[in-house]
Amino acid sequence: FAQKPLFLSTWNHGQAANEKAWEILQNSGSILDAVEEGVKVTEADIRSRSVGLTGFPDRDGHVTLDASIMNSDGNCGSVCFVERIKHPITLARKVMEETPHVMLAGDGAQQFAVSQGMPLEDVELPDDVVREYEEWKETSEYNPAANSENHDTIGMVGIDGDGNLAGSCTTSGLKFKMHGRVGDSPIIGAGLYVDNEVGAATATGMGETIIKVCGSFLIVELMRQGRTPQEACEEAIDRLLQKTPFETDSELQVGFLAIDKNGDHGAYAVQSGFTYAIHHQEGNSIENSDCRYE
Ligand code: SD4
Repeated sequence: FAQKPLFLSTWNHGQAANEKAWEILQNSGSILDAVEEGVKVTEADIRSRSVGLTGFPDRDGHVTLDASIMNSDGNCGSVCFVERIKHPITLARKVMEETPHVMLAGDGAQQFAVSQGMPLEDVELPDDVVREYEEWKETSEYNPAANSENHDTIGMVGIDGDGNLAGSCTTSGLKFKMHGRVGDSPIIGAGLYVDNEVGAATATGMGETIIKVCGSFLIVELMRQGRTPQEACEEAIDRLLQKTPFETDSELQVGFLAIDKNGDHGAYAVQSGFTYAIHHQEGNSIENSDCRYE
Protein backbone atom coordinates (compact mmCIF):
# COMPACT_ATOMS: atom_id res chain seq x y z
CA PHE A 1 0.00 0.00 0.00
CA ALA A 2 1.29 3.43 -0.85
CA GLN A 3 1.52 6.11 1.83
CA LYS A 4 2.74 9.68 1.89
CA PRO A 5 4.42 10.94 3.99
CA LEU A 6 6.45 7.87 4.88
CA PHE A 7 9.74 7.16 6.66
CA LEU A 8 11.64 3.89 6.69
CA SER A 9 14.70 3.31 8.86
CA THR A 10 16.96 0.35 9.51
CA TRP A 11 16.78 -1.66 12.74
CA ASN A 12 14.84 -1.06 15.96
CA HIS A 13 16.61 2.20 16.68
CA GLY A 14 14.88 3.48 13.54
CA GLN A 15 11.66 3.89 15.49
CA ALA A 16 12.92 6.80 17.60
CA ALA A 17 14.61 8.30 14.56
CA ASN A 18 11.39 8.06 12.51
CA GLU A 19 9.44 9.64 15.35
CA LYS A 20 11.72 12.66 15.23
CA ALA A 21 11.67 12.83 11.43
CA TRP A 22 7.87 12.75 11.45
CA GLU A 23 7.72 15.54 14.02
CA ILE A 24 10.09 17.71 11.97
CA LEU A 25 7.98 17.24 8.84
CA GLN A 26 4.75 18.00 10.73
CA ASN A 27 6.34 21.20 12.03
CA SER A 28 7.00 22.35 8.46
CA GLY A 29 10.57 21.14 8.25
CA SER A 30 11.69 19.93 4.83
CA ILE A 31 12.11 16.26 4.01
CA LEU A 32 15.87 16.91 4.14
CA ASP A 33 15.61 18.40 7.65
CA ALA A 34 13.52 15.40 8.65
CA VAL A 35 16.02 12.74 7.56
CA GLU A 36 18.90 14.68 9.11
CA GLU A 37 17.23 15.34 12.47
CA GLY A 38 15.87 11.79 12.54
CA VAL A 39 19.22 10.01 12.42
CA LYS A 40 20.76 12.59 14.76
CA VAL A 41 18.67 10.96 17.48
CA THR A 42 20.60 7.72 16.94
CA GLU A 43 23.95 9.51 16.62
CA ALA A 44 23.36 11.15 20.00
CA ASP A 45 22.11 8.00 21.74
CA ILE A 46 24.85 7.01 24.18
CA ARG A 47 23.52 3.45 24.21
CA SER A 48 24.36 3.03 20.54
CA ARG A 49 27.39 0.85 19.82
CA SER A 50 27.25 1.18 16.07
CA VAL A 51 26.31 4.80 15.32
CA GLY A 52 27.98 7.93 16.67
CA LEU A 53 30.85 8.42 19.09
CA THR A 54 29.82 5.68 21.55
CA GLY A 55 30.21 3.11 18.76
CA PHE A 56 32.86 0.42 18.72
CA PRO A 57 36.36 1.57 17.76
CA ASP A 58 38.50 0.26 14.94
CA ARG A 59 41.25 -2.21 15.77
CA ASP A 60 43.60 0.60 16.80
CA GLY A 61 41.08 1.99 19.28
CA HIS A 62 39.81 4.93 17.20
CA VAL A 63 36.09 5.57 16.69
CA THR A 64 35.87 6.62 13.03
CA LEU A 65 32.53 7.62 11.56
CA ASP A 66 30.93 7.50 8.09
CA ALA A 67 27.77 9.32 6.96
CA SER A 68 25.95 10.47 3.84
CA ILE A 69 22.87 12.47 2.94
CA MET A 70 20.91 13.06 -0.27
CA ASN A 71 18.30 15.58 -1.17
CA SER A 72 15.37 15.59 -3.59
CA ASP A 73 17.27 17.81 -6.02
CA GLY A 74 19.88 15.08 -6.50
CA ASN A 75 22.53 16.79 -4.41
CA CYS A 76 24.53 14.78 -1.95
CA GLY A 77 27.19 15.11 0.72
CA SER A 78 29.22 12.66 2.70
CA VAL A 79 32.02 12.27 5.21
CA CYS A 80 34.11 9.23 6.00
CA PHE A 81 36.81 8.15 8.41
CA VAL A 82 36.09 11.18 10.56
CA GLU A 83 36.82 11.34 14.28
CA ARG A 84 35.48 13.35 17.26
CA ILE A 85 32.38 14.68 15.50
CA LYS A 86 29.09 14.09 17.31
CA HIS A 87 26.88 14.53 14.25
CA PRO A 88 28.59 13.30 11.08
CA ILE A 89 25.22 13.53 9.27
CA THR A 90 25.17 17.29 9.87
CA LEU A 91 28.74 17.50 8.63
CA ALA A 92 27.75 15.56 5.50
CA ARG A 93 24.95 18.05 4.92
CA LYS A 94 27.42 20.91 5.33
CA VAL A 95 29.70 19.31 2.73
CA MET A 96 26.69 19.21 0.40
CA GLU A 97 25.55 22.77 1.06
CA GLU A 98 28.71 24.70 1.91
CA THR A 99 31.37 23.22 -0.38
CA PRO A 100 31.69 22.47 -4.09
CA HIS A 101 32.46 18.84 -3.13
CA VAL A 102 30.53 15.68 -2.35
CA MET A 103 32.85 13.84 0.02
CA LEU A 104 35.44 14.78 2.64
CA ALA A 105 37.56 12.27 4.53
CA GLY A 106 39.47 12.02 7.80
CA ASP A 107 41.45 15.03 8.99
CA GLY A 108 40.17 17.20 6.15
CA ALA A 109 36.57 16.47 7.10
CA GLN A 110 37.41 17.26 10.72
CA GLN A 111 39.10 20.56 9.81
CA PHE A 112 36.06 21.52 7.78
CA ALA A 113 33.81 20.68 10.75
CA VAL A 114 35.83 22.99 12.97
CA SER A 115 35.67 25.76 10.36
CA GLN A 116 31.87 25.37 10.46
CA GLY A 117 31.82 25.82 14.23
CA MET A 118 31.31 22.17 15.12
CA PRO A 119 33.09 21.24 18.36
CA LEU A 120 35.63 18.40 18.54
CA GLU A 121 34.34 15.99 21.16
CA ASP A 122 36.51 14.11 23.63
CA VAL A 123 35.88 10.47 22.95
CA GLU A 124 35.79 8.16 25.91
CA LEU A 125 35.02 4.55 25.11
CA PRO A 126 32.15 3.25 27.28
CA ASP A 127 33.20 0.63 29.87
CA ASP A 128 31.52 -2.29 28.10
CA VAL A 129 33.25 -1.29 24.84
CA VAL A 130 36.65 -1.11 26.56
CA ARG A 131 36.08 -4.56 28.05
CA GLU A 132 35.11 -6.07 24.70
CA TYR A 133 37.98 -4.35 22.94
CA GLU A 134 40.52 -5.62 25.46
CA GLU A 135 39.12 -9.14 25.11
CA TRP A 136 39.18 -8.91 21.35
CA LYS A 137 42.81 -7.80 21.34
CA GLU A 138 43.81 -11.13 22.85
CA THR A 139 43.08 -12.82 19.54
CA SER A 140 42.53 -9.83 17.21
CA GLU A 141 40.41 -12.00 15.02
CA TYR A 142 38.28 -10.06 12.60
CA ASN A 143 35.03 -11.92 12.40
CA PRO A 144 31.97 -9.71 11.99
CA ALA A 145 28.74 -11.39 13.01
CA ALA A 146 25.24 -11.13 11.55
CA ASN A 147 22.58 -9.05 13.31
CA SER A 148 24.78 -8.27 16.26
CA GLU A 149 25.33 -4.74 17.40
CA ASN A 150 27.97 -4.30 14.73
CA HIS A 151 25.37 -4.31 11.97
CA ASP A 152 23.44 -1.38 13.21
CA THR A 153 24.00 1.44 10.79
CA ILE A 154 21.01 3.70 10.63
CA GLY A 155 19.83 4.35 7.10
CA MET A 156 16.66 6.38 6.62
CA VAL A 157 14.63 7.13 3.50
CA GLY A 158 11.64 9.44 3.52
CA ILE A 159 9.00 10.95 1.29
CA ASP A 160 6.88 14.01 2.06
CA GLY A 161 3.25 14.64 1.20
CA ASP A 162 4.23 16.15 -2.17
CA GLY A 163 6.28 13.12 -3.16
CA ASN A 164 9.71 14.62 -2.54
CA LEU A 165 12.36 12.17 -1.35
CA ALA A 166 15.48 12.39 0.80
CA GLY A 167 17.72 9.97 2.65
CA SER A 168 20.45 9.74 5.28
CA CYS A 169 22.84 7.10 6.50
CA THR A 170 25.28 7.17 9.44
CA THR A 171 27.47 4.60 11.20
CA SER A 172 30.59 3.88 13.19
CA GLY A 173 31.11 1.02 10.76
CA LEU A 174 32.19 -2.50 11.48
CA LYS A 175 33.50 -3.22 14.93
CA PHE A 176 37.33 -3.48 15.12
CA LYS A 177 37.72 -2.75 11.41
CA MET A 178 41.17 -1.91 10.03
CA HIS A 179 42.21 1.67 10.69
CA GLY A 180 41.18 3.65 7.62
CA ARG A 181 38.51 1.20 6.50
CA VAL A 182 35.47 2.90 4.97
CA GLY A 183 32.20 1.05 4.47
CA ASP A 184 29.24 1.52 2.17
CA SER A 185 27.40 4.08 4.29
CA PRO A 186 29.21 7.23 3.01
CA ILE A 187 29.47 5.93 -0.57
CA ILE A 188 26.74 7.50 -2.65
CA GLY A 189 24.94 4.71 -4.49
CA ALA A 190 26.13 2.00 -2.08
CA GLY A 191 24.72 2.81 1.37
CA LEU A 192 22.27 5.42 0.12
CA TYR A 193 20.72 6.65 -3.09
CA VAL A 194 17.88 9.04 -3.85
CA ASP A 195 16.43 9.93 -7.24
CA ASN A 196 13.42 12.16 -6.91
CA GLU A 197 11.95 10.90 -10.19
CA VAL A 198 11.97 7.28 -9.05
CA GLY A 199 12.63 6.45 -5.40
CA ALA A 200 15.19 6.03 -2.66
CA ALA A 201 17.09 3.17 -1.06
CA THR A 202 19.45 2.57 1.85
CA ALA A 203 21.51 -0.33 3.15
CA THR A 204 22.92 -1.88 6.30
CA GLY A 205 25.22 -4.80 6.88
CA MET A 206 28.53 -5.94 5.47
CA GLY A 207 29.56 -2.82 3.59
CA GLU A 208 32.11 -4.45 1.31
CA THR A 209 29.45 -6.64 -0.28
CA ILE A 210 27.09 -3.67 -0.72
CA ILE A 211 29.75 -1.54 -2.40
CA LYS A 212 30.52 -4.36 -4.85
CA VAL A 213 27.01 -4.12 -6.34
CA CYS A 214 26.33 -0.39 -5.81
CA GLY A 215 23.40 -1.70 -3.79
CA SER A 216 21.26 1.38 -3.26
CA PHE A 217 21.81 2.73 -6.76
CA LEU A 218 20.97 -0.69 -8.16
CA ILE A 219 17.65 -0.74 -6.30
CA VAL A 220 16.68 2.73 -7.54
CA GLU A 221 17.59 1.76 -11.12
CA LEU A 222 15.54 -1.43 -10.86
CA MET A 223 12.56 0.64 -9.68
CA ARG A 224 13.15 2.97 -12.65
CA GLN A 225 12.77 -0.09 -14.89
CA GLY A 226 9.42 -0.87 -13.29
CA ARG A 227 10.16 -3.15 -10.33
CA THR A 228 8.25 -2.49 -7.15
CA PRO A 229 10.41 -1.49 -4.16
CA GLN A 230 10.04 -5.03 -2.80
CA GLU A 231 11.04 -6.67 -6.08
CA ALA A 232 13.98 -4.29 -6.41
CA CYS A 233 15.27 -5.07 -2.90
CA GLU A 234 14.99 -8.81 -3.55
CA GLU A 235 16.76 -8.61 -6.89
CA ALA A 236 19.56 -6.53 -5.36
CA ILE A 237 20.06 -9.15 -2.62
CA ASP A 238 20.23 -11.83 -5.34
CA ARG A 239 22.83 -9.81 -7.24
CA LEU A 240 24.83 -9.33 -4.07
CA LEU A 241 24.73 -13.07 -3.37
CA GLN A 242 25.99 -13.78 -6.89
CA LYS A 243 29.11 -11.74 -6.10
CA THR A 244 29.40 -12.88 -2.48
CA PRO A 245 28.04 -16.41 -2.19
CA PHE A 246 26.33 -17.35 1.03
CA GLU A 247 27.67 -20.37 2.85
CA THR A 248 25.74 -22.31 5.45
CA ASP A 249 26.12 -20.73 8.87
CA SER A 250 27.59 -17.67 7.20
CA GLU A 251 27.61 -14.49 9.23
CA LEU A 252 26.96 -12.49 6.07
CA GLN A 253 24.09 -10.08 6.60
CA VAL A 254 22.84 -7.20 4.46
CA GLY A 255 19.48 -5.44 4.66
CA PHE A 256 18.01 -3.11 2.06
CA LEU A 257 15.10 -0.66 2.39
CA ALA A 258 13.42 1.18 -0.48
CA ILE A 259 10.53 3.52 -1.19
CA ASP A 260 9.24 4.64 -4.53
CA LYS A 261 7.81 7.91 -5.75
CA ASN A 262 4.26 6.82 -4.81
CA GLY A 263 5.14 5.98 -1.22
CA ASP A 264 5.18 2.22 -1.76
CA HIS A 265 7.97 0.46 0.12
CA GLY A 266 10.06 -2.70 0.29
CA ALA A 267 12.57 -4.41 2.59
CA TYR A 268 14.73 -7.49 2.14
CA ALA A 269 17.76 -9.09 3.77
CA VAL A 270 20.22 -11.91 3.23
CA GLN A 271 19.16 -13.74 6.38
CA SER A 272 16.60 -13.48 9.14
CA GLY A 273 16.96 -10.94 11.91
CA PHE A 274 16.85 -7.70 9.94
CA THR A 275 14.26 -5.35 11.45
CA TYR A 276 13.20 -1.94 10.24
CA ALA A 277 10.98 0.87 11.44
CA ILE A 278 8.18 2.32 9.32
CA HIS A 279 6.31 5.51 10.10
CA HIS A 280 3.23 6.67 8.19
CA GLN A 281 -0.06 8.36 8.99
CA GLU A 282 -1.29 5.35 10.96
CA GLY A 283 1.71 5.00 13.26
CA ASN A 284 5.29 4.04 13.82
CA SER A 285 6.05 0.32 14.02
CA ILE A 286 8.92 -2.14 13.83
CA GLU A 287 8.70 -4.88 11.22
CA ASN A 288 10.66 -8.01 10.47
CA SER A 289 12.06 -7.97 6.97
CA ASP A 290 11.68 -10.97 4.68
CA CYS A 291 14.96 -12.61 3.77
CA ARG A 292 16.63 -15.05 1.37
CA TYR A 293 17.85 -17.49 4.06
CA GLU A 294 15.80 -18.24 7.18
C1 SD4 B 1 29.52 -0.75 7.19
N1 SD4 B 1 27.20 -0.98 6.56
O1 SD4 B 1 30.31 0.09 7.62
C2 SD4 B 1 28.10 -0.66 7.63
C3 SD4 B 1 27.99 -1.61 8.76
C4 SD4 B 1 26.74 -1.64 9.43
O2 SD4 B 1 27.36 -0.75 11.56
O3 SD4 B 1 25.67 -1.77 8.89
N2 SD4 B 1 26.98 -1.51 10.71
O4 SD4 B 1 29.85 -1.66 6.44
